[in-house]
Amino acid sequence: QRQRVNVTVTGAGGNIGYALMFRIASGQLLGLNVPVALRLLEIPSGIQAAEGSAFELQDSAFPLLRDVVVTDDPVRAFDGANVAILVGSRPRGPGQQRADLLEGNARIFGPQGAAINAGAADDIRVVVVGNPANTNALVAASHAPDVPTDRFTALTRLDHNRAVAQIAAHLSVPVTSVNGVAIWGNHSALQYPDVSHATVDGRPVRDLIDEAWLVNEFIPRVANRGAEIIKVRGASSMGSAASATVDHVYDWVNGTGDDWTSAGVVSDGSYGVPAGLVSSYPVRSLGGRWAIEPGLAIDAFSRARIDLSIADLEAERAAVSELGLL
Ligand code: NAX
Repeated sequence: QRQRVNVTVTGAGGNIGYALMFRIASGQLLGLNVPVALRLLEIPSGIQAAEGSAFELQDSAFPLLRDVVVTDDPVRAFDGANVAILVGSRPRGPGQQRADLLEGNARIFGPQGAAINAGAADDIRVVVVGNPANTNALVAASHAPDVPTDRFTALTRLDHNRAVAQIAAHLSVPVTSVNGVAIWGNHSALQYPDVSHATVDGRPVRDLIDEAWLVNEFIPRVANRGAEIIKVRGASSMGSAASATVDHVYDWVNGTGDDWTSAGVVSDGSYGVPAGLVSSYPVRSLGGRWAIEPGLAIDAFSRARIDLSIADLEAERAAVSELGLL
């Protein structure tokens, strides 16, 4: 068995938190030979729910689970953290836009970034799930000057998984046949799910699926899937969001296989995304770090869609900057 890893989950008393913690404690987040300690951060109104979940973790007698702490103190929650999963925020209700949540949620992530800066372990890896995830990651990173910015990421793996699944379903193939899908830009309705480099069993998706379906059905379906889930389910994505979070951290720590995936990472200026924005890109995890896939040809359609999403990210950055949150 390897050394114990400290995993902090914020919003642990909420829905995604609940779905996540059993996956983490079972070993699926890091590997089936890696002991984990959980730090569950909540605000006072969520503490009781988190404590109840901690009882359930205890009752599951997970062999890899070493320790569970429930706290409303960010300093304590992030002390020694190796992995931080920032879920805690307010979910979008029916009819609400993500922009409505920008101010309230961004105010959560500054203090948490500062607590990570003060006490997290040197190898800290942060993934922001709480929306608006990209901009919240930007806010957290800007309050953690001593932590390399490439340790701050935003979850777009759920969008990636949704895109893969839609292509697979449309062609009646297993998801494992689908490669080379990418999500660009913001985790919002203006994201760009890109199949221009995607293949199914080695054949280009663009040879297998007509353009009209890709533009008029696939892209809006993936980009608005969160809203569709809310409409049908009456609540936002929980299990799928937790599952994508597990995929993101697992691949970050253990490496991607033959295919790339998608993650929101701090831009280095690649593909015309202004440096410093947290944007989704096609990425591979190599040696424990995300690397943006280089050298992909971007056609005019993709360029326009990526630019639209960049503008969305820039507007969010301007809004939190005006509020003094950066
Ligand atoms: P819930 O309302 O069920 O849970 C959120 C929890 O966070 C609550 O228990 C609340 O008490 C806690 N919380 C609030 N402020 C906190 C703080 N400052 N510190 C610690 N905990 C705090 O929401 P849930 O359904 O779990 O969704 C959580 C977030 O994930 C939302 O922002 C939602 O929009 C976002 N999502 C992001 C996705 C993505 O792909 N990036 C997809 C799913 C989801 O929509």
